Amino acid sequence: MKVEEPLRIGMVGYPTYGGSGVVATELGIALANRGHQVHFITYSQPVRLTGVNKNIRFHEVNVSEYPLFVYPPYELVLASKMVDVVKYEHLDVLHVHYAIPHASAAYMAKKILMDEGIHIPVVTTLHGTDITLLGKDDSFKPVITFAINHSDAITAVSESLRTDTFRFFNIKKEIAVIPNFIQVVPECDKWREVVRREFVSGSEKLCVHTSNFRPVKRVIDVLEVFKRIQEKTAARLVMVGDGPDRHKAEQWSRENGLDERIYFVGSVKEPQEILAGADLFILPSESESFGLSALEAMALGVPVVSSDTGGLPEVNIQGVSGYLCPVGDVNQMAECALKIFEEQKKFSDGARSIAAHFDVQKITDQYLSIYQIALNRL
Ligand code: GMT
Repeated sequence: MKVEEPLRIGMVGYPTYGGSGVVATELGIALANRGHQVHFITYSQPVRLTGVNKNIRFHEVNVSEYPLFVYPPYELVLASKMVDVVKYEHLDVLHVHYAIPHASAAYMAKKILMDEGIHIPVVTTLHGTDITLLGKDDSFKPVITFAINHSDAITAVSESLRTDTFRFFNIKKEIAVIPNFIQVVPECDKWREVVRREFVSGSEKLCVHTSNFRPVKRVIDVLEVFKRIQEKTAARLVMVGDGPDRHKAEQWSRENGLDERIYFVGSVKEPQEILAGADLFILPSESESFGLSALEAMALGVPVVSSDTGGLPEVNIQGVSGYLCPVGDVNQMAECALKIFEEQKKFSDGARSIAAHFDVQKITDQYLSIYQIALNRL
């Protein structure tokens, strides 16, 4: 095996349940496990950052209260923290996830450090809503464009997101596509049995959705699909996560008399344990640059019915790992779910085999190559 020169990497992202934070955290852990030193810089301990690892450090960004700060200047404090960590921990590279405020704060940190004779390359990874939603908002456009164009290397999590980035912004640099990844796990009968005992009885089908319940996730479509499924076959639905549309969704299930069959379990740190017991994952999003949650389900052998938007066709392969349907077509999604149940084993194996293409080690290699490219550009 090739021995890697250990790097000191600053990893900046959102510490929350969102996909970009999960990718930043899991990548940091994978790099640390390979002997690199990883410094997480963000406002709280990333939710997926568990366990003990001597190669991982967490630097908390604290914005102090001050009467004049109607809008606390997180970006400035973050930039100052990046300067400190780069300087005192002798970082080789800063890897920022999500264009704002991380890429723009990194630009400021880089310039401050340059004044002190320290040169640090910035790698920016674009995740989706920073491009597909904020890209349509003129109030952010100049900053996002500038921050991307001034990164030393840029990656996007799907071909679709790369195309959208060039479409929405005037980008003068190349963008490499590095897809999201998962740890390929062996089948876990123990988790499966526990979850099934909790949520279903006998041969009932268990459907799962996980998200941040933002409007873009179309959670009511999840419920509409489930309603049609359970009219044809005994089934239960577990809704994992929390967010703005949760209340509306809970109300919908009561009004439709399905509250006994739908469980809203809230945010869960390790959704894999629930996914391990599922027969189907439902992701009907309006827009999805990648769909990491679908990939996490597939890795556990759970087939997916999703919309055919954004990067989803690059992850969920039609007729193999599940089915893709037009956004909003809940009838077709329910029909596809029933087709999957008829050939559960075939789709479960298909989901696992597609997920294996997104193995964490392979993708970590791609990020390490990007770090080298950025370092060579200095
Ligand atoms: O999906 C979300 O609302 C969270 C969002 C984020 O920025 O954390 O997820 C985006 O990044 C994920 C990781 O790369 C992708 O898997 C999601 O598809 C993407 N979300 C959207 O494009 C809506």
